[in-house]
Order: sequence, then structure tokens, then C-alpha cells
Amino acid sequence: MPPPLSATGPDRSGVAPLVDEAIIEVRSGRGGNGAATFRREKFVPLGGPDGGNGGKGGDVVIVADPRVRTLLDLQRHPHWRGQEGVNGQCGRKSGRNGADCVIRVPVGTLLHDVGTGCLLVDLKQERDSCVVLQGGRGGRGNAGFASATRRTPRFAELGEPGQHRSIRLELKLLADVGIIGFPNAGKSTLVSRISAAKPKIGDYPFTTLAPNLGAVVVDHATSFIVADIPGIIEGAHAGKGLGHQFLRHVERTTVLVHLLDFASSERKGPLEDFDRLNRELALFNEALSLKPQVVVANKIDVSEAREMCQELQPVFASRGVDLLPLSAVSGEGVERLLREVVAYLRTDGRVDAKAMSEPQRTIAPRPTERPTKIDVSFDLGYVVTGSVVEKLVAMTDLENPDALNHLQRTLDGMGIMKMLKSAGIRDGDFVRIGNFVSNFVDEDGDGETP
Ligand SMILES: Nc1nc2c(ncn2[C@@H]2O[C@H](COP(=O)(O)OP(=O)(O)OP(=O)(O)O)[C@@H](O)[C@H]2O)c(=O)[nH]1
Ligand SMILES: [Mg+2]
Repeated sequence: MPPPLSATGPDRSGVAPLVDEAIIEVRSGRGGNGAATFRREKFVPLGGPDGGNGGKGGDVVIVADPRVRTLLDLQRHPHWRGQEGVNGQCGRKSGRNGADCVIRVPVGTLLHDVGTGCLLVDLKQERDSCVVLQGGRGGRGNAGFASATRRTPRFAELGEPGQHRSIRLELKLLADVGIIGFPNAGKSTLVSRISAAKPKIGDYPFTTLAPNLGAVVVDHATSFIVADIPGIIEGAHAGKGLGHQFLRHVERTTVLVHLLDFASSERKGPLEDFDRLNRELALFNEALSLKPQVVVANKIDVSEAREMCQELQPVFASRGVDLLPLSAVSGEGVERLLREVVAYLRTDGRVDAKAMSEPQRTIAPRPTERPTKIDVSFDLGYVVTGSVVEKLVAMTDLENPDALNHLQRTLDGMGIMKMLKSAGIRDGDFVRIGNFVSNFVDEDGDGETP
């Protein structure tokens, strides 16, 4: 009796299971604060402002690394953050930038933004990377605020807060050829025959619990990657057996090798098997069911299987399927199979074009910014929300009267005062933006104040 099945438990071979999905929470580093200092030197009584800028916060970068095989580690450690930037100092010294947070994932991982459901990037090649969040900008030191009209700015900007994002990672192996079939059809045996991979083989269903990849070298100029996935059974779309969960790993292949077991099936059985498996493919993904297939009658070293193959070849032919007789054990038919597979790959430009292009570095669009909006509530007063205003407040030293003045003027310049007035605000009413709470005072008031 084979041991009980578990898709997520350890493989019987002792190999860690393939974890092909994970959700992680990432946060970029906060920028360092700018410094508000003045030059103090002997014989320079009125030294000017010399506060340096804060350093930038660390980015969060996800990079494809061939040494990483599964998303298991990320499932176990879902929280990642970039380092904070260091505060600026006197003497116009800028703070150091925070270190980036680098997350390594298997090649073939797709990154989706959980908030929008959008695909951010597909890390297809070794060293492809994506900056999923940029670190906060360092706050400007007071030296940066000096102008002809403001010679002694006594405030500096605080660092920009880091951003947050949830990312869904989905691993889809990048194989050229996918081997599909019911359990026990001989998929792993075939892979071990044509490649150096050594998957587990057993004469019971569900020997393979996670996909295996093998590199097939046909000749010095032709090679491809084949994926052996766990057997699919009828009802897989409803979660039977190991379900559909591994079919995503053959979604990116060019051609499928559909393996039929001719040794254990009843008469006419393989034809039914063929239809049943194709129905399951279509239920998972229509596009997958339209992929070209090389249909193989396996185990023809067994004499009944060879006879049945001869009998059924015309039946398959009447449906336009050229049934290929093969024995994964003896090797008979393997050469022809490889020839047919390579022909498909050539038409698709998948073989010969193996030369690696430069790794791609992409920058994901920022998480969606919230527009500026005013809500009026009985106990909170006028509440202004929106990514831009909230960031502005977060970068203001609210304890510092000069910084508050600067904030007031910037909000005015952005039209927030106007927005508040059209929302009906009166002198003395409460205004809230993030941590900032104040009584409204209409500086260019029109005398309506009670
Ligand atoms: N006689 C014969 N037996 C074969 C052949 N190919 C595979 N087998 C046997 O069929 C059984 C199943 O082989 P596997 O390669 O483990 O089958 P699989 O399709 O990978 O099975 P799952 O991983 O469970 O889906 C084993 O006992 C193999 O030795 C063949 O060409 N001829
Ligand atoms: Mg197998």
C-alpha cells in the first residue's frame, strides 16, 4: 500500500515539496531626516544653514536566482523590508542610503500586485529582477530651503515614509516540453530515459508528487527542457488526486507529450483515457488544451500493448492523431519522439535560440496613489486624505513652527485651502491630515468669520 497522499507534505524521496505560490508583504525603507543645523565656526558669528539631506530608504528588489527552487522559504517568511536611510548631518553631510532588501525567487516566478490583481513582472531569466517598491526619499536638510527671502530656515524635511505592498508570487516552471498523462502511464520513466533527471518511478499511482525538470540533449546544437508533472486524473478540476495544481507548470511549454498506458488499459481504454485527459486540460485552461500534442502509446514492450497499439492506430488516425508507439523501458520509439518534439520546437524558435539575452531589470509602477479628498465628520471635523497630502504631512516636523508655516504655504499652493473653503469650512473648525490636527484660520479671510 502506498503511503497516504499529501500535496504539501514532504515528498517520499525526502526532497522538499515544490511550493509554487506565496503571498509576501513588503515595505520599502523610510528616507532619513534632513538636518536643521547652522554653521558654527570660530570667527564666523552668523554661519548659514548647513543641514545635510537624509539618505534614501532601501528599495525592495525581487530577483530570479537559479539556485532557488521553490517558494517555500517565502511562504515561511512573508515579511520583508528595506533598511531606513540615515539622517543628514551638519556640515551639509548627507546620510547614508538604506540597504535594499533583496528577495531571491526561482526563475519563472510571476509577481502580481494583490491590491489590483495586476501582473507586475514575469521573471523569466536568471538574474531578471524587479524593483517592487522604491525606498522613501531622504528629507532635505535646511541648507536646501535657504533662499533670498528665507536666509535662515530653522527646519528641515523628515524622510519620506516607506511604502507597503502585498505581492502574490506564482511559480510557473519554464520547460519547452510537458509530459502529461494519467498516473502510472510512465511519464517519469520516459523523463529518466531521455534526460539525466532521476525522478522516482513506481508501479503505483502518484509516485510523482511535484514536477521534475530534465534537460534533454539531442545533439550538440539541440537541447530542450522537459517537465514531468504528477499524474492527472478525471475530476482533477474538482480537486481529485493532486488536482490541477501542477498543470500551470506545463502552461508555458511549446508542445505536450501525451502519454497513454497501453499495458494496463482495457480494450479501447486508451482512446477514452485520451479524451478524458483532454477534457481535464480544457477544464483547467482552454489554451492548454489547444497546445500541440505528440500522442504516445507507451509500454509496447508488453506484447498485448503492441497489439492494441496496432489495432488502435487507425482509430486515432481517423481523429487526425498520429499515434506513436513507444517503450520508455526499452527505448523503442524514443528517437522518433524526440524528432517530432524538436520539429515543434524549431517551428516555435525554442531550440537553437538558447542564447541568453541580458537580464532585465524592471521597476514596478508605484502602488496606486489615492486622490486628494475631503470628508466632513461630526467629531473629527474636516478630514483631508490622499497619498500626496498625507506624504507631505508625514515629511513635516510638526513640532517645529517654521516647518508648520512651510506646510501651510505648500498646502495653500496645492489648492487645499480652497478645497476646504468650498467644502464649507469656517474659522475655528478642525482640520486633520494624517497626524496633523489644527484649527482652521482663514488668513486671507473675507470678513465672514463669526
Ligand atoms: N513494461 C513497461 N513498463 C513501464 C514502461 N514505462 C513505465 N513503466 C512502468 O510503469 C510504472 C509507472 O511508471 P512511472 O514512470 O512511475 O509512471 P508516472 O506516469 O510517472 O506515474 P505517476 O508519477 O504516478 O503519475 C512503473 O512500474 C514503470 O516501471 C514501459 O515502457 N514498459
Ligand atoms: Mg511520475
